[in-house]
Order: sequence, then structure tokens, then C-alpha cells
Amino acid sequence: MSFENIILEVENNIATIFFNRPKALNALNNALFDELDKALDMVGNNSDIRVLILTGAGDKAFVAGADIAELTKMNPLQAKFFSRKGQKIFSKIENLPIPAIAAVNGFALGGGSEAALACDFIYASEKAVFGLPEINLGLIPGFGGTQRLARLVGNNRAKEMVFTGKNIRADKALEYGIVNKICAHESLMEEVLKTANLIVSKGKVALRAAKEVIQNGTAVDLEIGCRIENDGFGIAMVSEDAKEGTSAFLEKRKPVFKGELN
Ligand code: CO8
Repeated sequence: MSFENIILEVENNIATIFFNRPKALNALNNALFDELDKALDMVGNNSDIRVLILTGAGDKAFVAGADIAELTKMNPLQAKFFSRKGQKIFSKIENLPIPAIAAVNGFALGGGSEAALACDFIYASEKAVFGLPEINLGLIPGFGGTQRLARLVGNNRAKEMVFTGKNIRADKALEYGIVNKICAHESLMEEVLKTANLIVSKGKVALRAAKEVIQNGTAVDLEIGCRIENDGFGIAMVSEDAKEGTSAFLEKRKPVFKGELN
């Protein structure tokens, strides 16, 4: 399927979705969200795809936020629906059965930071800029950003960012724990692909179990989370790749994972 506002590429079990409105710094509008929603379904339903990368087309932006021009035309109900639509799509990223990595190649503001925060982790170019500047527009974040940022960096840092609308550079985002790694701008995708390929080389059942256990387990108290971990462990344990991984260890050889869903 071809898209206009995003690009979906699949190669070597890795899907890459580019936000593709470079003239508007990849701002998120309704049309882009509709395409992203479809692309995420395609990615989530294709069991050959084992990692998703999200990044921005062009050299300047990951995503500079919701499309402000489109926002200004909305009545309150349309704005409420748009906010819910964004939240649902970002939750879909978060709940994909496979890991999602954000490769933040420039401005990730407002909805852009919110999209990156919905991924499992973020690698950033040294040129990346993060922020929730909605307060400067008389707005607040509306795609889950207040919630995900506060859970990740703590209430106080999140409140300072949301109340002041001040952006932060990649080094501060690393200090805050928003970003796992800062890369030279030119080698961002290379670094992200290196990590994605490492993940692809692991057992498929174990990977899916690990993602689900962390995702669901951290939404509940520790005791229940540990029980969710028990279930995930049990499922991984009976997989073909677990038989191969444990046998290979005992036979002092490298495992050859088949990467099947059994
Ligand atoms: N929406 C629409 N167009 C945008 C956006 C945007 N968010 N960001 C940039 N553009 C457009 C500009 O209008 C400009 O278009 P044109 O060339 O036609 O004039 C083009 O992209 C290039 O932008 P600039 O000339 O401004 O580039 P600069 O390098 O000078 O500045 C910045 C780059 C700093 C990123 C600047 O563009 C900027 O501040 N952008 C807006 C950032 C922002 O405020 N983002 C938050 C948006 S609100 C939001 O995300 C809310 C999410 C929740 C919504 C809930 C639903 C109701």
C-alpha cells in the first residue's frame, strides 16, 4: 500500500515508518494519523516484522507537533476527537507485539515528543530537540504526553517542561532518561539499525513475551507484575528458540534461533 504522509519500508524483518511531511516539519494532521493507523496494523499483523523504527523524513525534524494550521480550524468536539485519535494511535505503537524504536533526527516537539515517548526507547541525533511547547499556544499536550513524560522522568521535571514550554536538547534528554543514546546526526539510522538487527537476532517468542511483560507489568503493582512475568516466562520457556538457546549453552556453541512463533 502506498501512503502520502508517511513512508513504510520493510527490509530484513525491520519496518521503518517515516513521518513524511517535511515541508511542515512532519506535523501530524488527520490524514497522516489515518495512514499511520493503517501502517501500524500492517506492521503488527505481519509476524515477519520483528522491530519497528519510527523516524522523520527530511533532515530537520522528527515531528514538530500536531499540525497547528489544522488545529485552528477545529471546533471543541473535533479537537476532542483529534486528541483521542492521537492517543489511540500512540497507544497502538506502545502495545505493538514487537519493539518500537524512535530515531529522533531533529525537532520532536509537542505531538512529536509524544510519538517518540510511545516507543519502547529513543535514540537521538545530537541535533534532536525535545519539548512539550503547547503552553506557548495556550494549549496543553493532548496525545498522552503529560502522562508518559511524567511517568518516565518524574512529576517535577515533566511539570517544569509542560509549565514553561521550554525545549530541551539531546544531552538534557539523555540526562532526564528520555533518550537512551545520542548519535552523530549522520550515523543515527546506522546506530538504530545496529540495535534493531541485534534484537531481530533474538528468539521471537521471548522478545514478544519480554515486551508484553514489561508493558503490562509496569501498569500494575509489583506483585501482580511479577505474576505477569511468570506467565511470560512460561510461554518463552516452551518455545523452540528456548530449547535451542538452552541446548546451545550446554553444548558450548552459539544458538541458531529460528525465530518462529512456536
Ligand atoms: N504545525 C504546522 N506547521 C508547522 C508546524 C506545526 N506544528 N511546525 C512547523 N511548521 C511549518 C511552518 O509553519 C513552516 O511552514 P512554511 O514554510 O509554510 O511557513 C515550516 O513548517 C518550517 O517551519 P519554520 O519556518 O517555523 O522552521 P524553523 O526552523 O524556523 O522553526 C520550529 C522550527 C522551532 C520547530 C518551529 O517550526 C516551531 O516552533 N514549530 C511549532 C512547534 C510546536 O509548537 N509544536 C507543538 C504543536 S501543538 C501539539 O503538538 C499539540 C499535540 C496535542 C494536540 C491535541 C489535539 C487537540
